[in-house]
Amino acid sequence: MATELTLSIIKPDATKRNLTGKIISKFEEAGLRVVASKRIHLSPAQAGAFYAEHSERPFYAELCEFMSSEPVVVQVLAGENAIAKNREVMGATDPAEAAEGTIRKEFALSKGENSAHGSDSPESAAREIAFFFSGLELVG
Ligand code: RTP
Ligand code: MG
Repeated sequence: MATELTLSIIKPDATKRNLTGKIISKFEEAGLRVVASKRIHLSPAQAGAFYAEHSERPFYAELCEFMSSEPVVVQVLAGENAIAKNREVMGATDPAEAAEGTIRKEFALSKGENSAHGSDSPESAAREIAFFFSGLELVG
């Protein structure tokens, strides 16, 4: 299978608790490679635009507020089956349901403050990577 790209965000609850390195280690241990990375502080409007697909959901306002509360680390991860692999390493959205050894099981505080984001399909990955990075910033 060809190398796939996916967009990862280390969320505010994790950057705040200085867990960036531990989370990146989980990706690298799973065979994913960081090919682009930056630390940014999203505005509520930018967080809202990124999560626009959830704009009708009851948790949307809370999600936008949370995602703009502290800096985040946005990264492009590359590897075989990177989209599915990243989501496997993250674990279920709700840490109470996440498997042992996953990022959300080990680090997430709640279903909302759950430490990491990962693209959920090739279409989302393409859109989300373009949201944060130009092609020149992807360095394999
Ligand atoms: P993500 O998009 O961040 O990778 O997470 P996901 O696919 O596992 O979950 P999704 O359904 O796309 O939800 C996006 C994010 O919204 C927050 N959320 N809060 N309080 C709640 O019931 C609730 N449900 C979702 C989480 O931060 C979730 O990751
Ligand atoms: Mg999602």
